[in-house]
Amino acid sequence: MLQLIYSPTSPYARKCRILVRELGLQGRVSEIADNPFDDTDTLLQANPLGRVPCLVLDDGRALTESAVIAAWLNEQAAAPWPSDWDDRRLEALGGGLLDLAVARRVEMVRDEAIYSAHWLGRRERGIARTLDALERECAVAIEPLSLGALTIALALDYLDFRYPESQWRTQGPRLEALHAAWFGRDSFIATAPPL
Ligand SMILES: N[C@@H](CCC(=O)N[C@@H](CS)C(=O)NCC(=O)O)C(=O)O
Repeated sequence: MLQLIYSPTSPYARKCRILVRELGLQGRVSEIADNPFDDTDTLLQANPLGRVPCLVLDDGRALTESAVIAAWLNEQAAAPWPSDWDDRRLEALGGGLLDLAVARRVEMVRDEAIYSAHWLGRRERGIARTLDALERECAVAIEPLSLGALTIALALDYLDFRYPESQWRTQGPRLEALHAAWFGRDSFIATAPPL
């Protein structure tokens, strides 16, 4: 049985958990909840980076990085999602948006003494620019069941979760439609972060 180490609030882990469900791999993967900031033996033995998600394979090797795990899971599926370089390009842009939103969140929860308005502003400008770029990308229909679309939808959902004042919907009506296409899916609902 494959073991997917995750934390319930990690959007990177959520991507993998959604794929397990969407690709019909639930019978092959057991999910192990962890908190990466607790430095548990379970996580550190599997992943020296101390981060989730981490997928431990049947032969004991472990995969890190959500995009790598996602590609691997897709290859295991009976009916894999089609993926080409354009999809990977969108996946990387969506993943970068997520990285910026997570980095902003880290800045927000820092101790006031080391809080940096410079870095906060830099992250927020990056988020705004990337939302603009992704909104333009959505002028061309994006296949909703793709790694690119899923990653973008997850990044938008993470903005609702940790940066609700971003009002990304007013900047991106097409992005709103992409998010809505994912928002009602069982896999998205089952893996939503706890409030
Ligand atoms: N690029 C990585 C990012 C993973 C990541 O940063 N995970 C966070 C949780 S959202 C984590 O485990 N953080 C613990 C730490 O950085 O020490 C991926 O795509 O998997």
